[in-house]
Formats: sequence, structure tokens, C-alpha cells
Amino acid sequence: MTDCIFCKIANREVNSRIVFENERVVAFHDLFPAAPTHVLIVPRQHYSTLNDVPADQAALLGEMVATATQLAKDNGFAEDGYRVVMNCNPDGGQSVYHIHLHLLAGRKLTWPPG
Ligand code: DGP
Repeated sequence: MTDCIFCKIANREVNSRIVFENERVVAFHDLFPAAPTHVLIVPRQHYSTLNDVPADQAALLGEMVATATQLAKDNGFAEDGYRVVMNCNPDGGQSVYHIHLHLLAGRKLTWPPG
């Protein structure tokens, strides 16, 4: 997508603090962190919402989660704990329409979310 901020970040057309990337996914720090660690994991392939991900792309979603758990281990907060969440559409609180997995850590997170 030409006008998608996360596509631009993934293609390095816009600066961001990238912490991991491979051929399929890119992870970078959230611009407006909601926790001491707040990283977004996105696929390079543009899907606007979770609803748009074909069933045969389930492995891509799995790789996004696996990337989050690896980052948690690498950065030393796997044992204390963390949260991964994907927001979908307005009622889910989605504001950027390129799917992304939030990885939040570094403080005690409350439940339920607002
Ligand atoms: P969501 O509300 O689930 O769609 O989350 C979108 C997140 O994206 C939100 O936490 C703020 C973050 N964000 C928005 N614009 C930018 C940007 O230009 N750069 C980065 N790094 N993060 C952004």
C-alpha cells in the first residue's frame, strides 16, 4: 500500500526504531508507548485488519507471535511477563490499518483493558 505508515516503516521510507526484521516481519518501537517496552510487530505484507488475513496465512500470524516471544526472551522480561494484543476495527481500538501485534512489558499491566 503506498499510503500506509507501517508499510513505509517496514520499507525504511520512514524512520523508526526497528529492533528486528526478516523477510516477512518487522518489529519497531511504538511512537506513543503505553508501557516501558512497547514494540509493534508487523508483517511486510499489507493486511488492513485481522479480518483480511486469509486462512492460509495463519503461519504469518504465528511468526508475529513467535517474534514477540523471542523479543521478550532476548530483552529479559519473559519471566516477569508481558502482553501481546492485536486490536481490530473501531470497537477493538484499532487506529492504524495495517495489522500489528503490540508487545507490552516493563510494568504490571491491568485487566480488563478499557
Ligand atoms: P492501534 O491503536 O492498535 O492501531 O495501534 C497503533 C499504534 O501505532 C499506536 O500504539 C501508536 C502507533 N503509531 C502510530 N503511528 C506511528 C508511527 O508513525 N510510528 C510508530 N513507531 N508508531 C506509530
